[in-house]
Amino acid sequence: MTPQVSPSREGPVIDIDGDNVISKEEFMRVQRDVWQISAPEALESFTKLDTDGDGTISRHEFIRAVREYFLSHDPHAPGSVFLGRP
Ligand SMILES: [Ca+2]
Ligand SMILES: [Ca+2]
Repeated sequence: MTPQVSPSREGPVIDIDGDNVISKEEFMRVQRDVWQISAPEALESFTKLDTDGDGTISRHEFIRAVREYFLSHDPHAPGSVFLGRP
C-alpha cells in the first residue's frame, strides 16, 4: 500500500490504514518517509505522544498533540516532535 500523506485541517494524514488510530508502524514510517527522522528519535516521539501508553496514538491524542503544537511555544511539547522540528 502506498502511504497517503496529504495536508488536512488536522495536519498530515498519518493513519495509513484508516482505523482511526496511529500505530507505531504507521508513525515510524511517516516520520522516516516524510521528515527523514531516524528510528530511535521517532520511537522517542511516539512514546511521548502515546500519553496513555496503549501502544497507539488515538485521534484524541493526535488532536491534542496538534493543538499543543500550534498553541505552545515550548519546543519540548509533544506536538512539536509529532509534526517535526523547525
Ligand atoms: Ca492506523
Ligand atoms: Ca494511546
